Amino acid sequence: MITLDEFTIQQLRLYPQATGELSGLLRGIGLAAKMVNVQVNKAAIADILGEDGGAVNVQGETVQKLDSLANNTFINVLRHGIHCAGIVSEENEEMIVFDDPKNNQSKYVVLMDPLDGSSNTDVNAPIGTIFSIYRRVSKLGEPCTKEDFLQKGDNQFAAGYVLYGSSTMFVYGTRRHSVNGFTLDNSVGEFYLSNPHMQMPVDGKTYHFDYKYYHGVDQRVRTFLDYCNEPVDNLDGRFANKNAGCMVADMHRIFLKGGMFLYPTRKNKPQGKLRLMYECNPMAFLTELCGGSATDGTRRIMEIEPTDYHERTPIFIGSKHLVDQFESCPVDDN
Ligand code: AHM
Ligand code: MG
Repeated sequence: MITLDEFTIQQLRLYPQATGELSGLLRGIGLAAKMVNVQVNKAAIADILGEDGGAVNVQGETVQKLDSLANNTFINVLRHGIHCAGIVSEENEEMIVFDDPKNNQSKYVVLMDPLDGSSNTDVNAPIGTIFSIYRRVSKLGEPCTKEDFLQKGDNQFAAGYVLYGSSTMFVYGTRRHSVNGFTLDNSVGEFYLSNPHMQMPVDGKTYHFDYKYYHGVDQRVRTFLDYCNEPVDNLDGRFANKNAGCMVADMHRIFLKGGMFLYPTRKNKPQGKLRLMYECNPMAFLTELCGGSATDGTRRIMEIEPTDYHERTPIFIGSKHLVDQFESCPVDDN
């Protein structure tokens, strides 16, 4: 039984030149996740479900009480720690600079979606947290800058997610190591290593897409969806269609069982919905570390040069053979 804290320290020992900062930052995120988990578990009896007084975030989406609570928890824990110079969050239009002598010494900045799939909260369906960690390009000792955050996904140093599901899991990967999953033992309040060296199957049985959008997507996506849905065996479709309404939950299934997640552009959402910097990049980073692929339809997600913290991108991500199959579908020129 190895705890998350012990695991990060063990990893550190493999690199004598390492300073322990990344390990400290990951432990901080783990601590905040446990605090959010406590709130999520009692949400229905603690009056923290539903909308947060009608507030609307920078994305134009209604903020749920749990969105605000998770956001504040992650920000406060990282601000009071010593391993993070600043945060970009889905819930805040501008970057949050922890301009404090201890934080200004930190090498790392974090981008995050504190509560992914928050419309699931009211029906006790899975929700998650997604995070991406970059090394700063600005000078240590000074406050972090916009350039520290606006780096392409290929520069990520680490990334991960937390799934508040039938059990709570913390999954992270770093450039140097594989992806490892930890399950929370609620009675002890510790994450224990449960899924070492995660690898994504190259094939899968599920594709994750909301069919309500079928009519608005382009012909290439429809061709692929039709292939997935084609009757092959006793009239059953080739793959099962799933859609948890929470990217973290959908992707977690894909990490373990294989499959593909699609959130394409459509006529009335020409940029797609999901955010490049704190949803797509971290999932693409973990997916590639596990042997899968992630594309926006024309290039690898992690090659995209960002121009805005909150920019959106279409995404096709998951098991290698399924993404290859999608990419082999003819491009729609209209
Ligand atoms: P959120 O971060 O505001 O919760 O939005 C992200 C979620 C994903 O988890 C999910 O796959 C998608 O939005 C569902 O989108 P839609 O609103 O089109 O159903
Ligand atoms: Mg999200």
